[in-house]
Amino acid sequence: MAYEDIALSSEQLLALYHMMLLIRRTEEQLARAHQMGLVPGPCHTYVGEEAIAAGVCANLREDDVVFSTHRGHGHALAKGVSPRALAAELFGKAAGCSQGRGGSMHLFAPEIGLMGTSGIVGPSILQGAGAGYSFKLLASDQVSVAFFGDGAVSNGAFHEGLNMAAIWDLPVIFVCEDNMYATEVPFSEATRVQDVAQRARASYDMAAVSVDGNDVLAVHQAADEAVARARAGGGPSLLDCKTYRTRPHAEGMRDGGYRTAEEMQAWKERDPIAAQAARLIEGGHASEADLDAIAAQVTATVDDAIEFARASPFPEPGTAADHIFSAGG
Ligand SMILES: Cc1ncc(C[n+]2csc(CCOP(=O)(O)OP(=O)(O)O)c2C)c(N)n1
Ligand SMILES: [Mg+2]
Repeated sequence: MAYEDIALSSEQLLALYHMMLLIRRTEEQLARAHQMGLVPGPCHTYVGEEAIAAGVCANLREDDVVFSTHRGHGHALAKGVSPRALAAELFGKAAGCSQGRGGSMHLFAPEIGLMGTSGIVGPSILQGAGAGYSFKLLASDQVSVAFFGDGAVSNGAFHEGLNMAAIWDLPVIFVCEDNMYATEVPFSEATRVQDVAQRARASYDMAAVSVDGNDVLAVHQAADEAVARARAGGGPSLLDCKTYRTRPHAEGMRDGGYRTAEEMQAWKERDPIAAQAARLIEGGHASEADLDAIAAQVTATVDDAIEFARASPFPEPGTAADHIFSAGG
């Protein structure tokens, strides 16, 4: 897509860059913290896929809702969870967005529309459709977004959720993050139809496009159209975002035997953040010094978040049973 075709202000273009960099640096620090034993449980980072969360969520209002996956740190940040609240949650601290009770795969901030990340593959699709149904019943112009990976598209949830959204014209944006693998299983071996947009069109007559998921402007444009359609009552859309994760499936897991170093290198050369930096410079929207200043600010923010998480207290042991039993009669 030609850079000139995108009608975004310099401020918006820089904000997309800033968000992708914030996600990248946060993930790198969280991965380090995991290696140091400070983050209990599995930790799936979003490194390489930042353009999708940044490009989609830049089109959302605070009262729009997002349902996410096991790889949800980037969605949380892009929807407005602070780096401090995210890091504290992964460290199991009371100041975390789920009060330290959820960890990496159970991030909740409903007050800003982050309706939850989930360790189960698939339910975000149904939850997203369900929220869209509630918006339709309430005659609200809010929209619902369901993020999911290529590993979810042969799950029953995909077909039930897309079908329901299609027949009732629900305001839902289904965002497939096709990073070519479900853990170590290549998508090419998991399905005959590689194009997820084709599935949405063929089976559900849904507006669907395949986009370069490493191009934040392409994602932004596709999401902009889908959100406008949903708000106007035009029904659901599917964005099939082609991307690649450049870290292991989860921190600490082996990363060989199922993909090659050449493939990894080719995708690293298509880094979404470097591409956006080059565009900002070429388009005269920022100087090298401006980008350095953003990088310094992001680094300071993330350092602060990690230090905050490290220094924060764990939940009081006496509160362990809170939120389990109903307080009401
Ligand atoms: C219903 C269900 N089946 C299996 C698993 C185990 N599992 C965890 S992550 C994963 C792969 C998910 O792949 P994908 O949806 O492509 O997301 P990615 O990790 O590539 O972002 C699987 C199979 C699970 N968590 N839930
Ligand atoms: Mg995948």
